[in-house]
Amino acid sequence: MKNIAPAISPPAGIGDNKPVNQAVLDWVHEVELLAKPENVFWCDGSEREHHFLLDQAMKQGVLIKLNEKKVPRSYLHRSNPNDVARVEQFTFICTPTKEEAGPTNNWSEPAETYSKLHGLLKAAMQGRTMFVVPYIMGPPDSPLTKVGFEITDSIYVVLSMRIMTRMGLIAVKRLGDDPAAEWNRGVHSLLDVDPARRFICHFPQDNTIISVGSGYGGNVLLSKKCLALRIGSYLARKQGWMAEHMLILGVESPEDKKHYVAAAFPSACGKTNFAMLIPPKHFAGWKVTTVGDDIAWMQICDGRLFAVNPENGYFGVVPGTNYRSNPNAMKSIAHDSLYTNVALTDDGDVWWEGKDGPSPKHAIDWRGNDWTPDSKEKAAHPNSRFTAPVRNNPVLDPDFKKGDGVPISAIIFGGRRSNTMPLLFQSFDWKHGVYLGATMASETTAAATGAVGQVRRDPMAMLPFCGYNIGDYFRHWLAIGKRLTKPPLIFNVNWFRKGEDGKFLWPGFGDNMRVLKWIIDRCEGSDGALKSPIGWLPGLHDLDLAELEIDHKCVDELLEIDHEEWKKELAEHKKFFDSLGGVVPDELMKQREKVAARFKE
Ligand code: GTP
Ligand code: SPV
Ligand code: MN
Repeated sequence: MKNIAPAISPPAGIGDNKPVNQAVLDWVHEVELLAKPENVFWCDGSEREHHFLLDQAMKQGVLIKLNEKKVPRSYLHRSNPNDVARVEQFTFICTPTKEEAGPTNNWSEPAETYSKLHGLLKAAMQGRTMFVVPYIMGPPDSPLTKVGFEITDSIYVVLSMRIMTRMGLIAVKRLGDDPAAEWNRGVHSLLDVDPARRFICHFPQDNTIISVGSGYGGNVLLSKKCLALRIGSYLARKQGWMAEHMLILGVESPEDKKHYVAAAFPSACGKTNFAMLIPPKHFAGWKVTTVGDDIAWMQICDGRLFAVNPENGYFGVVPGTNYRSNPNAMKSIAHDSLYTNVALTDDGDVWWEGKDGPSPKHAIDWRGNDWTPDSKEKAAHPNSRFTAPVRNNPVLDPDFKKGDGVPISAIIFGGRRSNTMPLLFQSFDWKHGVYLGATMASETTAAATGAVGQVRRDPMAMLPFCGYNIGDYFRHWLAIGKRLTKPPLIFNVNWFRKGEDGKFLWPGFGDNMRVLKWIIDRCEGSDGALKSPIGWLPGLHDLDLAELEIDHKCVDELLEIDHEEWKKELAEHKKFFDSLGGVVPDELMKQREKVAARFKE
């Protein structure tokens, strides 16, 4: 499918929403002089503009309209097969010194990088339309909310940003006419979608992002990983708040007592699923609601952490999504959604591995080729994604838009670990919790290009997303803890431990409610926990496993702390900290010694 489209000429009244802020006008003019587009299209986010762009995208083959009866008002997009996931090796943090970017980021010198990128952008939009997308991240009335402008030559990006953010006039109004106001500059061009000319570059000091050579997800929806996390984390540290790769969920008991929980799991490790969880029958009267499924911006208020979801849509993993695993996601993507890199059935529906029902006898796969159940290739790419508006989610939290955010009772860290890490445990205190986050590891997934299934350290699930020195990031976490009089309790979970047969020991999905329940009990002051060297563990009777068909042996294995495995794990923690070249705060080094000492008690 074509993802580079020729210029479009909009009818009168569309594409002319120029803001009054001179700083924005000057910047857009500069990029226009450089990239030499056929025309500039200023987006306003209106319905009329939406319909016009959809129509154009279909005419140009960027989107395929799906069967209106099966998935109303929804479309399929196929990205270039060389461009299907985030590219960490081509992602750069361009700070004046390498040290500011730190040991976990690719660094490149700002002046040189601007010059290289400007070279690539020179006349890059010739014959194309240059869209200017104004958007805000965060609820309209939140003090945390940020304004961004993304310039792009991809109509798919415009239509995706319309779902993922609050886009259009709302941002222009919020920015106003003060040329000194804070706003993010984002420049994106597809160029020729060649991995050899693919760079995702962040200039935190300039609040600027430049992304070239990709048309896919986190590489190009600059609001998401680029602004809300990489630039966001940099601003958060400077301004005293937190930008985290976390879902935010509400959990309400039958007695109407409500808690909010934030959870950091690496990419494709279960955030969207956890955020939309439906409790099993046994938990009648309990309800889980979604505030966010990927990113949390948190501020301190009255000694507590309060979180908002800066996004307005979900960019979620499609394969494995079905009415058994995640009915709320299925309902969220049943209409008004974009699908990227899934299969197209002969009757104009979408299909993917793990969808409910039998597989189709014939389909067109994500690359646009014929596919049958006998094909060796997957019909949908493992990192195929849906883009759906939050309003579609049947369990959207009523306080989703609350400007001050929702109070966080617990923070959960978790990764994909087939061994060592128990199903769940609780840290002894904030500092120990920061240590758990800092030493987190997970098996890599298809969300980023590269090998899948390799265990790597991914502190707070932010390894690919922290926009500055990871040592300073750890210090920021410790400093936040000192400002909290009622800090959230910190937990660690692992849905992915495997038995000897290589199968997951834990059923996961809705049954994760059982884990959540223990976490909520602990927040409510329950003393149902046993002390272990790595933290508090639930005793066998503290975990509600009623009506769950699970072998007792599995439960034992799930909660087991194997001393030999942990010896290796602690050695890995040390290796990781040492690999960071002395940036890790002493307080965390000491935490490691404390854990090691507890094993010897
Ligand atoms: P990003 O959008 O990349 O940040 O991913 P995410 O963290 O939101 O992950 P998501 O919820 O989309 O889940 C990713 C994959 O993990 C999907 O294939 C899910 O089916 C699978 N998954 C999610 N929750 C569970 C669980 O509790 N158990 C098991 N076994 N698999 C799960
Ligand atoms: C992730 O990889 O964590 C995602 C998908 O949420 S992307 O937006 O492509 O980064
Ligand atoms: Mn994510």
